[in-house]
Formats: sequence, C-alpha cells, structure tokens
Amino acid sequence: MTTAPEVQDLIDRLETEADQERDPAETPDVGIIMGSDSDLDVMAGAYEALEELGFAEQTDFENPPESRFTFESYVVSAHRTPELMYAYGETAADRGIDVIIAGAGGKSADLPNMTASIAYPIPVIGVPVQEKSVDSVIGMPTGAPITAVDAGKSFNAGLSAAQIISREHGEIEQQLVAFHDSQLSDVGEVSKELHDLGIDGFRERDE
Ligand code: RP5
Repeated sequence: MTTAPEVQDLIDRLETEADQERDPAETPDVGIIMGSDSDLDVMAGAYEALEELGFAEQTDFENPPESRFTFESYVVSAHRTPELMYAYGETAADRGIDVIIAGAGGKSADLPNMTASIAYPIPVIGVPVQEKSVDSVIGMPTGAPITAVDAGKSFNAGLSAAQIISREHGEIEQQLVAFHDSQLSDVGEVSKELHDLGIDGFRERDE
C-alpha cells in the first residue's frame, strides 16, 4: 500500500514531535481526532466543552498558546489512512497527550476502537458520529477498553476528557465544578419562574 506524500508528511511530523521530549505542560493535553472533516459539526461539541473549561486549541506543537491546558485536532481515517492512525496512536504518549477523543461515523466507525487499542493505556473516549455508528464504537472485546458517549454527544466527551485530566490538576476540577454549578442554577431559576409565573405566564414571558 502506498502512502500519499501529504499523509507521510503528517506521520513524519508526529514522529519528530514525539522525539522532542517536550515539557508536558507545553504539549496538547487532549487529542481530538475524527474520521473525516465532515464529522466536524458533530465533533465541535468537544471543542466547546473544552473551551468552556479554559482549554485553548494548540495548532503549533512547538509554540503552545498561553493557556496551560490545550487540545489539538486532526483528521485521521481508519480505513483510508491506517498508517496515520497507527502513527497518531503510537506517538500520543511521547507527544504528551493524556487523553484522546476519537469520533467516526458510518456503520464501520473503527477509528475510536482501533485508536484505543493502539494508544493503550492512554484513555480513548469514542464519539459515534451517527446513531448507526454506536455498535462499532462501543463493541470492544474484554481486555480492550474504550470509554464512549452516545451518538453525537461530543460535548460530553470533552467533559469526560477534562474529568480525567482533573484528577491531577485542581484548576480543571474547579472549572468542572463551576460548570456543573452553573447548570444547577439554570435549572433552579427556570423552576422558580415556572412556579411563580404559572404555566401561561411562563409561556408568555418570551413572546
Ligand atoms: C465518514 O467517513 C464518517 O463520518 C467517518 O468518520 C469517515 C471516515 O471513515 P473511514 O475513512 O475510516 O472509513 O463517512
């Protein structure tokens, strides 16, 4: 099987970065990969969750953004570029990645589960991009673990990645708690409004 030069360039880049032994504080903490750029709209929830928690996107491995916590993203196709999938999974630890979020669609959504096997023991959170992808993402045999969210729930994948990182970083734990608290107060506010305005008043308030 031939490797396209553009793909080989990416593989070389990943391997070069892995050899740099960079300070983990300067490398991406979360790697987001997806089978196609057509998955981006669904996968955007992971970016939103991480940004909500103070993560910034790192687009240059050698020049990290100011934020201490970062994520990166790549398109990696399990079936069209398996060699890139291997390179990403195999270099992830040396590139300082702590957790991978992997999304794929279609009935053979193999990127999350294959990456989980290759990158082990780095945790991989699988995102089935479509409903029909759920079985292939979560269907791992005993001894080959993957964590997964429901179809399309990439926001939760971002939160789960942050939860893993928060066990060693109190700053992220605080951000997670603040996010949770804001959700609780939203429910509290709307509950009080529904009660105090009554159903008709509640329905009319935004008209
Ligand atoms: C698209 O093809 C899906 O959304 C999937 O993520 C992507 C990649 O599939 P493979 O190239 O790995 O087969 O339909």
